[in-house]
Amino acid sequence: MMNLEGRNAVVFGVANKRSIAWSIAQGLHHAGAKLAITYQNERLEQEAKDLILSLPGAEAFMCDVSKDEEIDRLFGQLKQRYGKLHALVHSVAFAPAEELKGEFVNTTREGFRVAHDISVYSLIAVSRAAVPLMEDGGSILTMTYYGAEKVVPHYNVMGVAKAALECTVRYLAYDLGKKKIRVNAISAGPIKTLAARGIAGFGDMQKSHAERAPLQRNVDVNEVGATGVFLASDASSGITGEVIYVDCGYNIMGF
Ligand code: 0WD
Repeated sequence: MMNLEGRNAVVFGVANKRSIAWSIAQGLHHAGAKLAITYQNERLEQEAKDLILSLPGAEAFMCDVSKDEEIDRLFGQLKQRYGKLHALVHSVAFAPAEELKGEFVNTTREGFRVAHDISVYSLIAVSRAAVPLMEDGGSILTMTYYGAEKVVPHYNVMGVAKAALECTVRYLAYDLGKKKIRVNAISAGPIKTLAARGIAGFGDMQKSHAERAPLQRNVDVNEVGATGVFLASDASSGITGEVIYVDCGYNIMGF
């Protein structure tokens, strides 16, 4: 049931080899899916392309998800190249660096707007664009974090954006369910990636996670990748609108 042969998937959010999106992409590839992998812009192009093309059969496309015209162009290319789409992985988030340092009360209007535009609205935009290609139904997956539910110092406006993202997953799941398209989120424990390095005190988050999680360690990025494959595959055919925790159990603890 975890066999994805004959399925086409698009993955957003590969910045480098540490990206969570890269781990999910590798998992999808090994399960047999044909992959289109996007990168944000020319700045990331060289590193991203080197990685993407190391997966046999995978193809690289540029798409900044804050730009409607780039989303339109990408899905036009995907339709031409693959015809149908079966899975979409959204592993993208951004907030201006200053918003992830000081106090939440100082969140700026612009920082709030940018964080929500890139980290939340983009899921709605790419899902809408994917629907016409998901003729046989499909699976849409995004990445969230526990800071959506509980206060994680320094996570600030990104916590508010992740709460909106989790709610967006539920509304999308309701709308798209009638087209046999499932929408879910993975809530991952802290993993050292490029995006994580922008969060002040990230090392402390990992330390506390390893101390308090029932499994007494941090999560491995490949565990997130494997859950991504599960959610993209028919093994999860009855699951939609959910937030699945891949956090070594951290979220169940009261203290
Ligand atoms: O601990 C962690 N690393 C966790 C990450 C725990 C739980 C959740 N997550 C989430 C993140 O919030 C994000 O939604 O997982 C997702 C992927 O994050 P990542 O793998 O930790 O980080 P990274 O490898 O940096 O990938 C995120 C990428 C961007 O990288 P940078 O750091 O250059 O902003 O999202 C992409 C970009 O490649 N991205 C965009 N892609 C297209 N258009 C855009 C954009 N406008 N903005 C950012």
